[in-house]
Amino acid sequence: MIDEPAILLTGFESFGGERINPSREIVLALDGETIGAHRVVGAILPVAFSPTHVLLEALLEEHRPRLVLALGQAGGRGEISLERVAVNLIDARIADNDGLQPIDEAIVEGAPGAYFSTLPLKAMRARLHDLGIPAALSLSAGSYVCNQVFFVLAHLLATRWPQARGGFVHVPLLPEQAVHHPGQPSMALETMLAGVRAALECALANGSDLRVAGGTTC
Ligand code: PCA
Repeated sequence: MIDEPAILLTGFESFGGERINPSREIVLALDGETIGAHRVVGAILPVAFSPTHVLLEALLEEHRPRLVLALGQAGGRGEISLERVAVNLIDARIADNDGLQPIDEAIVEGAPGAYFSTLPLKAMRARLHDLGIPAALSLSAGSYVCNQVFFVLAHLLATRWPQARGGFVHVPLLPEQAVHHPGQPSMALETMLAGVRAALECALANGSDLRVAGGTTC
């Protein structure tokens, strides 16, 4: 139905020598689905620093989503990572797909140092665990393009789109990627799809989060 409210779901092109990106596969699979009476609108973002702001702004303007979930690949992580914090910092370990490698730059000059996800991450983690899907809270989305998308999204939601909630989730490598990286964890696409569907349903159903411990000690 055309007048269903939208969920904006973003993923990334491949990068860093990979041929696929699980976040892209998830978005292509879920694009057009109805979840919790909301229509999923998928968008694939370039792994590039320069266009992030303009692209996200255009997507928000066009679809006016109630909920935004940005997805990215996190090689080395074995669980679906529910990101808590976006930092106003780029420190690129590798060049982006345009060949740019900014070091120690602000993402948005004059903006806060960090934003928190506005998604009910602990409720989402509990839902995923109930389904037998590995999921964990994460305190860092890194300092590369994923963190930038998370930060710009959070900044736009805080300053221009306060009626929408949003956040970022990192997913592990797919098994077909992990075979080229011995010892690295991976997760099947079916499991990721079930996890993202459940996370979105949970975010729509829970305006506020569970009050359970989720922190870490050093
Ligand atoms: N992961 C990278 C950028 C694109 C992606 O899928 C990151 O974690 O920054």
